[in-house]
Amino acid sequence: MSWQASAPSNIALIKYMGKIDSKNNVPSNSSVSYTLENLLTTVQLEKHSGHEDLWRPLEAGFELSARGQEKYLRFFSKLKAQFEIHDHFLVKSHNNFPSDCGIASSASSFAALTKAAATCFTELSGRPSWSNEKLAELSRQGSGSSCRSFFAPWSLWDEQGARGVNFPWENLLHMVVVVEANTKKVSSSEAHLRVTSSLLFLDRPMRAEKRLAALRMALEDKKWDLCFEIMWSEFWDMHALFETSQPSFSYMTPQSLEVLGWVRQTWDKSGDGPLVTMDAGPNVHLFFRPEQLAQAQSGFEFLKSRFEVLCGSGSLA
Ligand code: 2P0
Repeated sequence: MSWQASAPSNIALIKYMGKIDSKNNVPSNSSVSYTLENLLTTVQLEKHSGHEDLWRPLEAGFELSARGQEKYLRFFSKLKAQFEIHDHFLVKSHNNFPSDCGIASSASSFAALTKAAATCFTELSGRPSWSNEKLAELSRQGSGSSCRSFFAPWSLWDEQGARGVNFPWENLLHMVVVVEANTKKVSSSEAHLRVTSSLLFLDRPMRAEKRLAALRMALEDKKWDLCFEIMWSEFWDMHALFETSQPSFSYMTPQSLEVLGWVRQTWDKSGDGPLVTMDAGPNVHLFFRPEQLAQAQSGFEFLKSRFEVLCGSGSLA
């Protein structure tokens, strides 16, 4: 018997960075994200007769680090306890995007694990199925950002939990420029802890909430250039937290700056351009409106002559 589920990744426009409760991933501020429907994790659960749960790749060639497997299986035990399940399972997973390309995959992996577990455990226990909002709350305890992957295309995570939210642009074209594919020296979970040592963190929750309110209005009013400015200051704010933590750390590379420079130039030349953001890593995420397809295509041709570029949502065709 096996049970399978898939979930997409997401990228935050206003960032979750810093926690008021590390154990349960309770964030210091609200965040908003766009779901990357093309970047998926699939999880398959298979009952087995062994005495412990084991992780295995769902497709040959996919790997999870020993630390990654441990975190994944620890959360799976928590899910079993929640549903009072005592069987043991092979937990198989796979990402449809390169795992060594420096794109945070914890959002899609934990959301897919929660979905697969809920499907399997409600069937085994005969309990009623859970709403997406409740599943998101459960998944958040495994990895914070995963709670936003239950909704599309826009997700809002605030003190009421994660939920879908409507904004006018529902078919954005997303690209991530992979400037570096190495494993990060400082994990996201470590970054969440360390940023609280920065003096800039004192006002960070207030700045994030103000920016979120401003971004919501800019999206609702379809003010693309204002969205650009808000998102630009937001990711620099997060990277400034990294650079001013004690001890300080950095994800920005000369290649990241090269791509950011290209974005600036594009806006300066034509008065229009992509929205841009960065995660806790060196890679640069771009969003284009559907009517910017020609600009997106020429940007893609230029950027892919230098870096790997993946399309997270929409299509360049
Ligand atoms: C976000 N990030 O909003 C922020 C922005 C990275 C930068 O959430 O410790 O893997 O598992 O809750 O969710 C990445 O951190 O951290 C993240 P945990 P998570 O997407």
